[in-house]
Amino acid sequence: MQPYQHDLIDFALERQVLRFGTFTLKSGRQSPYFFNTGLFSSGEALRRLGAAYARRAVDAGLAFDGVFGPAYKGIPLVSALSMALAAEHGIDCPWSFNRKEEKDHGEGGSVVGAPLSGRVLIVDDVISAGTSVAESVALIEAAGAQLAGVLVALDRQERGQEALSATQEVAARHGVPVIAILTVDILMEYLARQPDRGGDLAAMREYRARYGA
Ligand code: OMP
Repeated sequence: MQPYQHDLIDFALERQVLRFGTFTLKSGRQSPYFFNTGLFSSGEALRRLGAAYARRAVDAGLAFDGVFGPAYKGIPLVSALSMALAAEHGIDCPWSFNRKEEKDHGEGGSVVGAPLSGRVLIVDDVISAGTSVAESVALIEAAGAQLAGVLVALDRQERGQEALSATQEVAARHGVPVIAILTVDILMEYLARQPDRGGDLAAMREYRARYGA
């Protein structure tokens, strides 16, 4: 675990982005933990999250010409990432996001920001069973651009449709890297070092044994 990953978990717990309890996921699975990036809901929180996304994208050596954040949660994420890429890494990268409803007046279309072209990196919050990514891939391909990869804050390392993890399935289906700032393995490594978090760690282990890849 890198120090910036450790710091992000500290901060996620402080802001209750990472919570423990009983949560029903999009997939219908009952999870003992939930990671809500929408709660990085202040300027400083978003600045720190954007810096972590940018750091991970650069460390992973991802090659891309533009970044795309799927509506709605991806919109602040792609904004924060592109600002951090410029401020901290000298990379001035075109960004865009989609509208949920297509507009038939004014500038029209469903993509806001830079036109989708070249190799486009999808920036999203969390990957669980992997159903959210397909819609963004379709938009990128319909614009004649290519998918460069997917970057998320947390990879829950859960099984997708088959035995592979959702991340591995998306990577295999599209032939691109799927990268996360944090993974469940990293979260569990963090919890294992906290003496008062034994119960949360045990619940995560149990969940991972059931749904993990
Ligand atoms: P999949 O489409 O199954 O990969 O689920 C990913 C989506 O679920 C994310 O984009 C979130 O909207 C939501 N989610 C979280 O935000 N945090 C979690 O810890 C788990 C989920 C989830 O429902 O699986």
